[in-house]
Amino acid sequence: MIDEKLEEVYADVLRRNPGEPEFHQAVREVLESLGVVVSKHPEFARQKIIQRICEPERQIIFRVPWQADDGEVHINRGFRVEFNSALGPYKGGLRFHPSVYLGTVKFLGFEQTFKNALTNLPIGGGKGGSDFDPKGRSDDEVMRFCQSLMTELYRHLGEYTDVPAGDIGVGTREIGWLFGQYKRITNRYESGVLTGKGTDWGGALVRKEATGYGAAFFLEEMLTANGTALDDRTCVVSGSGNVAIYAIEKITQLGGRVVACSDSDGVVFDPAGIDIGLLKQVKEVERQRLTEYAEARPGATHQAGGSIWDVPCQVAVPCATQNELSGRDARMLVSNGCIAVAEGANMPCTPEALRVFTSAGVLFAPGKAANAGGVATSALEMQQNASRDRWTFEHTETRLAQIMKGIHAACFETAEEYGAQGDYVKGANIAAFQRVAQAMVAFGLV
Ligand code: NDP
Ligand code: 2IT
Repeated sequence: MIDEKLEEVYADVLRRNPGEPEFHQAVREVLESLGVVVSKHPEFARQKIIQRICEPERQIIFRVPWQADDGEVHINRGFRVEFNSALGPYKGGLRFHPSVYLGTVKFLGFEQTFKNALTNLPIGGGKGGSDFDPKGRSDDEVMRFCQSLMTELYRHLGEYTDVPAGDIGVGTREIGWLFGQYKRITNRYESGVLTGKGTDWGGALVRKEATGYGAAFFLEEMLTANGTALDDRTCVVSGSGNVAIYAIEKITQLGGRVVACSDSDGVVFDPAGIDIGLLKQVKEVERQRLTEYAEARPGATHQAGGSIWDVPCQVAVPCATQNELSGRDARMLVSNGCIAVAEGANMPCTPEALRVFTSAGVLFAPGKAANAGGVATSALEMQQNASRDRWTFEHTETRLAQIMKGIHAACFETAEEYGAQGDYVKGANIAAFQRVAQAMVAFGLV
């Protein structure tokens, strides 16, 4: 429920941003947490901080022309939404997926602003991407696309201005082509302008693993704080991309047993526990589909279509995409005995799913807290670039674990302070909002 003091703010968001349901959903979830904060801090209302936080500082939309290997010309649309720079330069990934439109990038940029605040590192919020579909495209095609996108985007970026990274469809390979073009156009080796770089050319160790590892660390903290543990529990992780692979790896290292993962074609069920080496070989090295995993792994089965959330588990970790876990899926998980959910993806659970988990008493870690380890390690990459230094894997992973502990504590304690013990959604939203809002107040009306 949105507090009546904020109803008008939300109505305005709906009116000013028509046709963007994911953005409405992300804003609504945050506003539902903030009633208690505006009651305590009338200065935020007077200065219209919430209205300002819901309005991106800048939105850039541009044409991206490129040529396919067969000579055909293609036109895609590029986006960068520079949402909020109260706490630092705009920071957030680029997504290449055919479903991307302005509403996707705005919901992600809004979420990013709060997530980045939770890390307690100096980064503002932004997001970008394109409706370009990399599936089935050759390396040369993806490279030409990245070069064309950067030929426009570079003028909006800078290590003190806006610092993109990867997201769906964008990994180290694409960051390399984007960085190469940025460097060529600007004639500057400005390492801090992009994160998720290759570790031979300015990338931080652990950045690749960080989102998934961080989600596993957060999950472990949440279970411990609530008197339980991973302890050989059956886990299901959706997706099989960057976040999913490293969530599976760390959950397994911490004692969980991950028995299923997925891609957009179907679900792999592997009762002996996912073989992480094989998964990396199939997805990272060969860039193949999960059917290849099932073929190579005795005892594993592949089911085309269907919902991964029908696989019985005690811990669910959605790591694919927004609204991938519905109310129906949540009811299925609850009836199968699921006790905890940690969002590795951004907004993977629908509002109905969230209500089902809350009323069933399932521990729930929202994405802006649980998946913040990726962007936090991006901030550590920026720190290493700025000091022209290079940290070891162990040192960086220790920093990541500490940051995740800090985020967990902020969510847990803030929920308690506002009378919502155990409600990590409220805790995350309020703690993050307060950090951004206080900086905005300090800067005056800008
Ligand atoms: P990848 O592109 O590496 O992997 C995405 C995975 O999700 C793939 O298995 C893909 O399957 C599946 N997927 C994507 N879109 C859909 C869809 N519409 N329907 C079904 N399956 C889908 O992306 P990441 O792992 O980087 O990102 C996953 C999620 O994590 C996203 O929500 C992203 O915003 C979030 N995130 C990412 C961070 C990062 O550092 N990369 C940081 C924090 C959050 P297929 O290959 O078949 O498309
Ligand atoms: O959603 C996210 O936090 C990311 N895609 C990572 C952003 C980043 O700048 O590392």
